[in-house]
Amino acid sequence: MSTPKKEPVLLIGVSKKDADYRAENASFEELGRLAETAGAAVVGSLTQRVERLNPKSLMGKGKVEEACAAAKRLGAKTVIVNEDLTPAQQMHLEKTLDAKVVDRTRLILDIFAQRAHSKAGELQVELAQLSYMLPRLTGSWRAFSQQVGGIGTRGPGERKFEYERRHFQRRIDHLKKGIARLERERALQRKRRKTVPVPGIAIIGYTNAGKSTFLNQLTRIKGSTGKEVYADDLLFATLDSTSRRIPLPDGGWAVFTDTVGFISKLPTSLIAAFRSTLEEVALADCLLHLEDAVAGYPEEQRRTVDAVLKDLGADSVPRVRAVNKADLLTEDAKLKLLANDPSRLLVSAKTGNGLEAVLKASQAILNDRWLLRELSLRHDQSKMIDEAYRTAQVLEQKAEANFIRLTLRVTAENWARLRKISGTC
Ligand SMILES: Nc1nc2c(ncn2[C@@H]2O[C@H](COP(=O)(O)OP(=O)(O)OP(=O)(O)O)[C@@H](O)[C@H]2O)c(=O)[nH]1
Ligand SMILES: [Mg+2]
Repeated sequence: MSTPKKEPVLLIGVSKKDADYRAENASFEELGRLAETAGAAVVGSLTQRVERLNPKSLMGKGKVEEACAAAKRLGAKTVIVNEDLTPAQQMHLEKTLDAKVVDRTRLILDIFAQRAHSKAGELQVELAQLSYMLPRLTGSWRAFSQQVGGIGTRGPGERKFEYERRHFQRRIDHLKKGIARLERERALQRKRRKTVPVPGIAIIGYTNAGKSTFLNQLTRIKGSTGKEVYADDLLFATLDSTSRRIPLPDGGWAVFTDTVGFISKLPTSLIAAFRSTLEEVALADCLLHLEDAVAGYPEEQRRTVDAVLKDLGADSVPRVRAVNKADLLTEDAKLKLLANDPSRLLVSAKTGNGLEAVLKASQAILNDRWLLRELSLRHDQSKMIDEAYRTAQVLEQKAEANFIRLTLRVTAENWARLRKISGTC
């Protein structure tokens, strides 16, 4: 079977002179990886730093002419711009460059459309795509994009030309209802989970940090059941969250959840669409933040992760920080990393080295909220024993002459409740 020919694209980065130079570089390099992930072949790139962004074309007139000539020379019918464009800017650039113009948001939406597999994921991506397209439903933009096809036009978005604006709006309303229904179901599950005795740990981090590989290694080493989750050297390999119950070093267990990776300039429409999925992060008992030891711009990635967590209201959830892919570091580099910040742990999701230390650190955090307690019940209190199993982790059950002694891992709230109804306080 022949592989489909990659779409040749030209990348354009425009930034203000006073913007953070390193952050802009990181984001532009990442644009190339995003484009490749979406199936493009990057044939050229142009950047410009400007005093002031041109409201009509973002970049200066001379740069537009340069881009036009470069696109022709390189045979690129698609130009990807590393900024969000207004519908008017996009239309103007498409006309003057005689090429399809894809902005960063549209590119990320395209990748998400390829990757979403769960019902919730598909609904959320389609909603984000339609919301993106709605203000762009003008005749010339439609005609042009339809004619070119390819990157930025896939997934549910392919359907866009079937819709009149009215139908678009109707579909958006329908999707919102579907998402609201799923959210209600999730809220119910959460409510039930509140009384359920399992601490939750969300594995978070920049895209490609190794979160899914980490969960797979944990599952393998700890003998937990469950299919391998997809991990690959791609941005946004994971869109749908997966959870695994993993035993902890000093008894009991926790549920580890792999989540969608963060990225700089994450489109606000996507944060909004994925808010309900990402809210799981804010509800976790502990965050396991994996950083990529070999990322080109680690500080920028760290800053992005902190900003997204803040936006999700998850910045106060206790966090274990670990630098992943330590197998790729020299001994010197490891020492330097630890000297800079001894609180970070070194780990390799690939080899499993350092994994136990990460589990121990996570457990230490959980121990603040998840207490270790003993509960003694009479033999005739069988209902209470059931209740303890329902609302706490029973690490041990021992029958003594006059009572049954349970060793529990339990939240402070559930412990107070159990003591009250068992008559031990
Ligand atoms: N050498 C090395 N490679 C690793 C390690 N962990 C992950 N990788 C590689 O890094 C790439 C990304 O890994 P994933 O587990 O898919 O990363 P992720 O954080 O889940 O990425 P997204 O789902 O895209 O956000 C894959 O090619 C992995 O094989 C590690 O400890 N060492
Ligand atoms: Mg992943």
